[in-house]
This record gives sequence, C-alpha cells and structure tokens, in this order.
Amino acid sequence: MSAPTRRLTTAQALVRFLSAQYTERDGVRRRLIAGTWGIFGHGNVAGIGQALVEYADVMPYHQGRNEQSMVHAAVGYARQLDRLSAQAVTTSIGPGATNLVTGAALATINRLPVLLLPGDYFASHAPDPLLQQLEHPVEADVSVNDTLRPVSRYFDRINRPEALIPSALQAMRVLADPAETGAVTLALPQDVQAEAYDWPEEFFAERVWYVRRPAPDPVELKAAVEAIRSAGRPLIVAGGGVHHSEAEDALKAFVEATGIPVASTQAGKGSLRHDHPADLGGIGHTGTAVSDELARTADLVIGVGTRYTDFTTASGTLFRNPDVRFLNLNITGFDAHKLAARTLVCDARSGLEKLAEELAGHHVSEAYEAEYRAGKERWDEVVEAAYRAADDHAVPTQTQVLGALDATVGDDDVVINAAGSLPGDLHKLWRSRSPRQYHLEYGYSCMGYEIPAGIGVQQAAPGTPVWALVGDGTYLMMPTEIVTAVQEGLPLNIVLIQNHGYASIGGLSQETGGERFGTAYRFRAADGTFTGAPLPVDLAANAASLGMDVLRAKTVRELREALAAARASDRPTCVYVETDPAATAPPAEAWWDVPVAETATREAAVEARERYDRQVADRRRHL
Ligand SMILES: Cc1ncc(C[n+]2csc(CCOP(=O)(O)OP(=O)(O)O)c2C)c(N)n1
Ligand SMILES: [Mg+2]
Repeated sequence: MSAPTRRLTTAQALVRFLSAQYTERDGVRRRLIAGTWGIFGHGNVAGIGQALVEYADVMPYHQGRNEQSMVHAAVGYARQLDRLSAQAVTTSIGPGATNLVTGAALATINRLPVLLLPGDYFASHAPDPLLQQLEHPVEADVSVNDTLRPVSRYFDRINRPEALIPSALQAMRVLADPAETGAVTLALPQDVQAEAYDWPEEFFAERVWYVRRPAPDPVELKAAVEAIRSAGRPLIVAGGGVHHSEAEDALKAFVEATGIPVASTQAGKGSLRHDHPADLGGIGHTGTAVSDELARTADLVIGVGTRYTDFTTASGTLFRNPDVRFLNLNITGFDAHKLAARTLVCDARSGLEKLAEELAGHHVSEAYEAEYRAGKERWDEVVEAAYRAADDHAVPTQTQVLGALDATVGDDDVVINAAGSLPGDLHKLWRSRSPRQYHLEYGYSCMGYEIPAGIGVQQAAPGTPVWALVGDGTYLMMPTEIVTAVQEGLPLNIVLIQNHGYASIGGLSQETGGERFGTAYRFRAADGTFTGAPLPVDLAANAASLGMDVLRAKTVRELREALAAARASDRPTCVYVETDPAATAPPAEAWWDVPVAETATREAAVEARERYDRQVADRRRHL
C-alpha cells in the first residue's frame, strides 16, 4: 500500500508545513513560525496569499507597510523570545523582494531568525520577461532575489514543488540552530507557488526542533579553568549570547562565586541588573569609565557570547595590558576564536554553570573587587549628573530625556533603539532592570528598526510597555509601521527626539574633519550649503496623521508628565520633544576608528588627521 498523500499547491503545502513546526528548549515548546507578515503583489498574491487565506485558522497573518520593516518586526519578535520563536515574511517579486535585503542583513548580523519568502520569476520561463524581472543577458537563472544570498544563512529557490520538502526541513534546522541562525530565504517562483503536487502526509506532521545546549569540551574546560585561576585582573565581556541562551542567572551565580566583574556590549547589556555590584555597564567606545579602565588593565578578558565588534574593542585599542589573554565562551567556533583566544565552544549557560562548578572556592582579590566597586560608584554619579535637571522649566537635553524615561519605566518595560546619538548615550547611561529591557540593535545599527521592532516585541510579550526611541532622522527614514501599530491596537510608545538632523554623524563629522557637512536638516543658505534656518517640518503632526495620540513636551516637567501619560494609555502614543543641543552626554572613554583624509587643503581635516595618526598608533593586534 502506498503512503498517504495530500494534493495541495506548493504554497498551501508550505503554509501547512510551517504551522506544524515547534521548537523546544528546557522543556518549553513554542511555535517555530508563529505568524506571517505579508505585502502582496503579483509575485505572491495568488500563491502564498491564497494559501494564507486557506489556512488562516492555523497561520496568523500580519499586514505590514514596507517589506524591510516587516523583517524588523519579525526580528524584534524573535529577539524578545530568545530566538525560540520566529515569524515569516512573504513578499511579491522585484522591489518587494529587494526591500528585504536590509532587514535580512540586520537579522543575520545580529544572529536572529527570520524566514523570508520572496516571490520569484516563473520557473518555466514561459512569460519572460514578466513585470519587474531583471533580464540578465548571460546568466538566465539570476533574479533580483540573488541579492539575498550573502545576507542569508540558508538560501534556496524552489523550482519544482517537491524540492520544497528537503529545503523546508533545512530552513527549519537553520532557524532553530543556536549557532547558525539568521535570515533564511526560500525564493518561490510564482508559477510553482500555484502548482499542485501529491505531498506525503507525513510532511505535515508536527515536528519539534530541539534547541540544543552544547556542553563544554572537557579539555577546553580544564584549560579555561586554569586560565581563570591564574588571572589577577579578569574581566567578563557579556554579549548578546548571554541573553539568547537565557544565561543571566548562571552569569550572576558565576560572578557572585568568583567576584569577576562584568562589562557588556550593546547586545549584552542587562546580562546583570544595573545595581549588581559587579555590573560595570557598557564597554568600549561607548562604554563607562570603569569598564574601559578595567579593560585596559585586564590580564584575562572572558568573552561570553560576544562577536567583539569594533565598538567593543575600541577598534583594537582597548585591551592594552601587554600580558592580556582572551578566553571566549561562544556557541560558534567562528566567534570563539577571535582575538587569538583560548576557546570554550558551548552554550553560554551550560559553560558558565560548568565553570562555576570547577572554580568552586576561587575568588578575585579583595583589592581588585574594591577597585571596581569604587569605579562603579563614581560612574553612578556621572549618570546622575547627566540625568538631573536643575530646572524643571528648561528645554530638556537628550540625557535628561533618558533621565525622565528612567524615572518612568517599570522593571519589565522594553526600550528599543538602533541608531543616532542615542545608542551611545544609552550604552553609557541606561540602567537595565531586567534582562530584556535594553533592546539595542547595534549589529547593523539600522535607522528605522525601532518602531517595527516595537511591534514585534509587543506581539511577543503582550501587555509589556515598549518604548521606541527615535531621532528625527530615524523617524523620517521609516515611520510607516505606526499605521500597523494603530491597526493592531498595540499601545506602542514612541519617544521622538527632534534636533533637526544628525547630531551623531554631525559630531563624528566634526571630529574627523568633515565640518558637519550635510548632517543638519536646514534650508540651503545663500552660499549653497545647508546652514540656513531649521526646516519647518512638524513630525508630531505627522505621527498624529498616521493615527497616534501625540503629546508634545516643551520642558522637563512636561516631558515627565507626557511619559507617564503615554505609559498609562492603552493607545499608541508618541511623546514629541525638541531637545536642547547642549552636550550633556559624557564624552567617549575609548576610540573608534573612522579613517580621516590623509591629504586635505582644509585645516579641520589636517588637524583631525594629526589626531587620527596618534590614535591609530595605539592599535594592537592580538595574535
Ligand atoms: C539606514 C541607515 N542609514 C544611515 C545610517 C548612518 N547614520 C547613523 S546615525 C545617523 C543619523 C541619525 O539621525 P537621528 O535619528 O536624527 O539621530 P541623532 O543623530 O540626531 O541623535 C545616520 C544617517 C544608518 N545607521 N542607518
Ligand atoms: Mg536628529
């Protein structure tokens, strides 16, 4: 007797299959693909679109406004759920598909799962060239979807219905894999989407993808324990892997047993609560004075779940102790081997638990502990000073905005940001009260991530107050998903900071000899430069026009009231504030390499290059 089959289109089979996939870790089971975002065009409307209506009872559909921002929403969702649940994104062919590229890069760089389902040209080639088709004169199998290859962790084009079976299984494997996850792309030619096939019934059976926690290798573990025992000034650098592995409690137990302090990357902040005596806050270019001082003098840097980006290493200048060694605990060999480290390739939680067990009784010196605790206290005063407003009636500075938000949020509120001057201010100043509170996308630092990601976080954690912090530049880049928040009735809060352009890149431009060229939003002046009056745009009115409640705050007091009202409201609410440009953020404690013109006629660049040459000389290669 032949095995039972079910006759469905390829699109129907895919949606049916996706609705039966689960992840499991620590005994908790979740839908692997919990819902599908979609914008329809001729490339997906009759295939995947029809399948989504056919199976609307098992596959929730979310309507987006822009393909890139649908990926951001899915990324926010997956991050909030520690990568144990993800979402799919369906698009048309052509521009709908290529709009995915930025979102895919962001997902892959941040190691966050998302399933991309762009439509593709006819596998049959029958009506070529169809609307929006790229005609490559030499390579007939190239489509615009090939731009997704370098930013995907798995890519296939499903040219025949039955090719879906092995590819869909591989796609799930990658999405649920703690070491390999990222964007996964299954490009779906539009004729194949609608084509029927007799699918084996077992393809649609429930399937559980176990998310493993690889234990440390005994030989690597022994060497790691010896390295820690012989270190006088060890420092942990906590990265996003601590969160993805839900290793926060294990980290806390390890730190309390050994006294080793923790500095965190943008993705790792919140690994320890801010008021833990061993939490030193951010590290690197946007780090705290105490973290960076300890990093400069550390003899053992223990990276846990970190990729060591240039912000973390101050572009290779931070770890200056001539005897410094690295020990990297990471789920991927790729990251574990960075900086010529000793490696411990394993899950963060199981690695930290094993290390704590093996190191029982070991503790850093009292002098070292006293030193970093004192440094932490000094930094707390810096934060207080940046947050404090001497005058409640003054126009707030950006750090006072953060101070007011700090005074408003509860332990479980989520604060989201990705680009501009806020990431640096937040990394230095924010006091994370819970592991998921500090949601900084700084792998891709993509302007426009915040609002859609806020929607994803609220889908993942209904009822959680979420704050999307955006500058005016970021707001103008991608405000579109406000409409989605309104449509879904999500009480998303946006804090919109108007400073008439790019404060961040303006400052960077000034430091690097660029004279703030092209970084302010101002009228063109008589000399042709953009140095005229600020533009008369009203972004608050824009947010209101998209359906948000808007509260305009002119003073520190009004800001505090507006934030409290936004938090209490069950409607999407935008708090709009124009900030005083006076710089109140503490200056950078460590360098960031942005190469300066080696030859120039203008004095600003010549001086900047002299500074650059001095700083670049501090770079070390760790071999
Ligand atoms: C999509 C994208 N384009 C360009 C950049 C480069 N960039 C980083 S910050 C920034 C300006 C951000 O302006 P705004 O949101 O107003 O924040 P502010 O700098 O004023 O704090 C730009 C253009 C980026 N990170 N992302
Ligand atoms: Mg701005």
